[in-house]
Amino acid sequence: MQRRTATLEDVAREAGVSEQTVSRVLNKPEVVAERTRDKVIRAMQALHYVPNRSAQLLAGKSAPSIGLITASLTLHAPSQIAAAIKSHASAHELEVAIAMPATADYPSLQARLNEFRAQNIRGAIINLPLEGSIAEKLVSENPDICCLFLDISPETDVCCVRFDHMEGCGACDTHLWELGHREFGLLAGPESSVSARMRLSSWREALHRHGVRNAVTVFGDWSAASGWHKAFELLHQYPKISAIVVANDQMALGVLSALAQLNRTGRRAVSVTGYDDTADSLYFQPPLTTVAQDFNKLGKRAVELLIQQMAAPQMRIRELLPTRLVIRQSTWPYGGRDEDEKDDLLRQLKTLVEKL
Ligand code: IPT
Repeated sequence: MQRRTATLEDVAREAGVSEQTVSRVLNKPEVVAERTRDKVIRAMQALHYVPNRSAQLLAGKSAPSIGLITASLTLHAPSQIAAAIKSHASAHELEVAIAMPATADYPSLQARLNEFRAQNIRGAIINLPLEGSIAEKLVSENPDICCLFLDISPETDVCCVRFDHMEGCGACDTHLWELGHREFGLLAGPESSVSARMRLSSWREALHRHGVRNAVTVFGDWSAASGWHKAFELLHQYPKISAIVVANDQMALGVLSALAQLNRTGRRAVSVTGYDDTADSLYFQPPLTTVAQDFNKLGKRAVELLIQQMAAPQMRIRELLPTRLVIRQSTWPYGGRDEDEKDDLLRQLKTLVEKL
């Protein structure tokens, strides 16, 4: 059932204060006693309260745009996240200015925030894999711009909304283990990406729990092309691998293409899992078993939380969204795919008949 949108009145009731006090917390937090302010902020978070932006605007509180600093939009996941942010922002009558720096170092991010500042933008969603020290420095050097991060480690002390990688990675390994796989190839994302590193360590932990000690790891760059190359590399060096766990759907697309070219079907078939559940993964051949991250939900919460944060910058926003395993047809029991085995048998019979 759809939750009713919380109003300022609801927040006042939940916090046990007057509406005027809630409004003061939003507009002039410095005049409210710290204990009362905390109570109101806790109530806002509990009720998922999103301040009415039009009222904020009339009060001259913020610009009609927010900023988005994103990883390359040639990648499926960041582009789907950007699309979700754009559409939820427009539901709040906000424009989105998009910046796509080629590198994720401090100077290039600071330059993007300076550009936002020049456009009177006072809130930014940052979907770039960032080292903790860079994210924390950006926040401390730019107190006039609220920054909400989507791709940082849990230890980083900044406002964020991010996905829980642990559960999905664990479920994925367990699924393959239960299908009888024991020889794993791990195709991780780039080592420079904090999410890629977290996925890799979660896979390794889960495999370790199942007693698998010898999974082989290679690193790609998130693209389908790197998935294709790395699949060849893995299978050439370790022909016994029966399952490849891949850090995103886009690389998994390349892996599936390489497997088809290598004719790895029947008894020689290799199970493949992805990560993201991007919009097209259901239509891969075979449809991809993957760990789903709900990008629409991420976009929605990112916009709502940034609006909250801009209205009450002292809020400490840290939200974790779930991931879940979606089982489709790219994983099957160790020993090969049944249908393909039958196909193989038929093919062999046909060849035999032709020879006779
Ligand atoms: C992350 C995607 O899972 C991955 O496929 C890749 O596109 C990466 O982004 C690019 O940085 S999603 C992110 C919110 C952790």
